[in-house]
Amino acid sequence: MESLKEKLARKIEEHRPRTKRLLSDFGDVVIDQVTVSQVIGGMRGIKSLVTDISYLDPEEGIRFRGFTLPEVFKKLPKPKGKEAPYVEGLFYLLLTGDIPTEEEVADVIDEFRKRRILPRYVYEVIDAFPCCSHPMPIFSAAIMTMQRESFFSKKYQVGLNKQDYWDPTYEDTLNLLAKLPEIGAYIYTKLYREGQKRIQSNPNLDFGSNFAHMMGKADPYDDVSRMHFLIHSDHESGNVSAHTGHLVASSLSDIYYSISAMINGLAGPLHGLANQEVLRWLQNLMDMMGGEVPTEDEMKQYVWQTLNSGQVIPGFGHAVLRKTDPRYSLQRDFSLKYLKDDNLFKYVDMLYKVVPPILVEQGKAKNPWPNVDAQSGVIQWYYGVTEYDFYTVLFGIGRAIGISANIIWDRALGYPLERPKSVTTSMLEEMVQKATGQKF
Ligand code: CMX
Repeated sequence: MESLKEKLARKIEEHRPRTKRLLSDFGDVVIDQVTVSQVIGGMRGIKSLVTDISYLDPEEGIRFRGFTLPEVFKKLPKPKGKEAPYVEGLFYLLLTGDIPTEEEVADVIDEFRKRRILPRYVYEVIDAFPCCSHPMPIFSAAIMTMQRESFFSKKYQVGLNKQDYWDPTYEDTLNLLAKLPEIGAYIYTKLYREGQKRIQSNPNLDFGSNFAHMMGKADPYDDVSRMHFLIHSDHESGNVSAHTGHLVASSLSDIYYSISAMINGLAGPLHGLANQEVLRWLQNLMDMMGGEVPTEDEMKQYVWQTLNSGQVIPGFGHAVLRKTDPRYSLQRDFSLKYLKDDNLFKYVDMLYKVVPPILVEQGKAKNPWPNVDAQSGVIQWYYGVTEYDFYTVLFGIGRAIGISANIIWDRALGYPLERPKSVTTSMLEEMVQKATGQKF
């Protein structure tokens, strides 16, 4: 059997001539134009990045290597009797574009197993964090601490052929990804399981099951973990976390710098922190309601109150999507099956009905529909992870899988240092004047 790394090496060799030809023969072909509102408005929609790992259609949602989420869940191998596929199989798919066999997945599980053990100093760094720190800076710092282990950085210093950049990046990636469940679970133990001992990793378990085990959560939290990591893994290249990881890696910073940076981008409330915000916002309402489920009118009032105070409704809207996020729908289906009588789910269910028409009526949001973050926290809460500050760490573990797969391919295809051009406001005004004749 060809190992994942051997297959990847073959796929890279097959792919390189495509990128080379596009660049050498068609480099001047115009594929997009840029407007003033795109330049001022966060570069929305400008086609300026390449990835073959995932594609986000505004109407349909995410596809991983051409597969929709339901297809990925159907096709990837799963542990016996379980609903959610192996995370290791997803990593294989993202890297190669192929659905792995059981045997190929077992090989990746073994690779991850060999690389799981955390250096002692990582525990010490986590232990040394001041009281009341948010788990995201701890997570980011724990990753950063391990930069000294980077093969890429060591090899680069002694001299590395550009063609071979991807190889030590691949090794760094496996070393880092294998450790993320251990880091996440230890941060959880440290912050929220006061006085309790760390649960040791179980070498017989896959990525998701081992995470559930170290979190001290019973089944089906293993399925919940696999589902969570899988659906959060990648969302094209332009979102803040993916783009940050890609940008930092483009300076040939190694995977530790790049993933730590992407974690910092994920920690913003308009991005990954929104899952925590949803729970915080709903808990506030729950407190006001004394735990009772509000009527639709009461819910509408709460939503309007939030909007009228100049805040966003967390978990709704998206920079690209224009329909309900399929990651939301997948989690909603899971919730309807396993937690439909849960009070908090009833809140979320009601939001699904109440929020979109209100956002439409308000007339600002381009997409009134829910995104992934509107559902994920409720599932975690139901299965006993009620410390919602932790939710973005879970998002980060999943997102690291997709970003690092992208960075390996960035290196393989020799994508250069990223360096877009900026202009001044006066220059913009001059350009507008030239194009329209309007004076400023
Ligand atoms: N509630 C209230 N207003 C919203 C809104 C929401 N959920 N979503 C968008 N808007 C507002 C924007 O704030 C903006 O207002 P201003 O014109 O006053 O600045 C206007 O509608 C237009 O925004 P947009 O073009 O539709 O959306 P953007 O691309 O600018 O932003 C996003 C996208 C996700 C940041 C935004 O929808 C939002 O803030 N949502 C709530 C936070 C959230 O759920 N984030 C998680 C996204 C998924 C993820 O990355 O994890």
